[in-house]
Amino acid sequence: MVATAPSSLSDASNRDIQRGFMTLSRYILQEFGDYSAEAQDFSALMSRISLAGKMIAHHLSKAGLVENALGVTGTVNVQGEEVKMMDEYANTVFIRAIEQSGLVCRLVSEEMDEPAHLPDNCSLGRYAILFDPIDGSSNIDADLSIGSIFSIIRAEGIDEGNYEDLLQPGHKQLAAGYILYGPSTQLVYSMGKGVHAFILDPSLGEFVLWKDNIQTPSRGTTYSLNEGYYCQWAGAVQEFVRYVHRTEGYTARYSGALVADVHRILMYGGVYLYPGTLEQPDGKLRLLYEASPLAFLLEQGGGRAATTAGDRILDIHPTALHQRVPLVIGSADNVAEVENILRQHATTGPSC
Ligand code: P6P
Repeated sequence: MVATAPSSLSDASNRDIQRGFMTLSRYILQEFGDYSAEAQDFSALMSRISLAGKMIAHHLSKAGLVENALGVTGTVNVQGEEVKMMDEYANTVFIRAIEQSGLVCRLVSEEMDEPAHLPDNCSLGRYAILFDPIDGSSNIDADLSIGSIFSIIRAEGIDEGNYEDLLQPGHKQLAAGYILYGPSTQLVYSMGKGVHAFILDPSLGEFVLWKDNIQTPSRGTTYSLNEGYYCQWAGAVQEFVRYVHRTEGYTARYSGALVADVHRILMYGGVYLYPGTLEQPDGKLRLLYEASPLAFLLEQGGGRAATTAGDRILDIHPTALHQRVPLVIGSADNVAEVENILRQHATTGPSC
């Protein structure tokens, strides 16, 4: 029986104090249930990732008031996309924050052609991190929600400048998550033992537990895809869109930031799609640091994630660092409904 000092604090104050103490690092150690080397590793890695999130959130909160926050750098990344100031800033923040953990030898980023190599960490480096430093960067200058996505894998190869060992199927991820920079800043992650969400308390400078063991509803009303591409989609995808248009009970939501759209679906249920188009047959989203980590989370939350051909995202064996994949992700019943329509109309030609 723990002796407690007599308290005149209200129940609400006591709850606030208790909530404030369930920090991210403490929760992770609690999840492991021990202070093993692996538990300490993950607590340290997640602590560095959360530090990167705090720094990025702080910078975003002053965007428009400071340099190198809004606008573009004038360069184009490996994806062929215009690099925003925040893309470059966030990429650097993640690398520096994770480098200081001493545990990571290589980092794969949407913003870098090749993995970043941290030689001082390679003797000990047991992990590699694959990340999208800023997802949805077209939203930044409009002050809309954006995110960062990360995936932690075991570094299996002897690092000799190649990275074949980083091309692992998503079911081998050790942990995955995202940071959502919205009205509040949230960090949502899973280490394969459920999905847990933390909210950054600016007054404490800590991510404190908000919800743990989150389960996405088995079905939701939201469908999320960019209908501006309707005439570039396969006939089966067009048939899905026609189906939700003529069927009661569906609501369209699409923010232009994958993390925000998938977070909505994790919380309320529904389905997000980014299908292939005539110009990009494999779609726009990258497997290793967008589809795979989000698929890991949604499956942990009782949802599903597949390609538009019906292949489970987490079973795909990557062949390239920046490989793209046409994604269907969300509530189990909604994803199954999409897959059924795509299968039934596989031979339906496009109509525009
Ligand atoms: P579109 C952002 O660039 C991103 O990768 C996702 O965050 C987002 O869902 C998608 O692309 C938006 O792409 O083609 O609809 O503008």
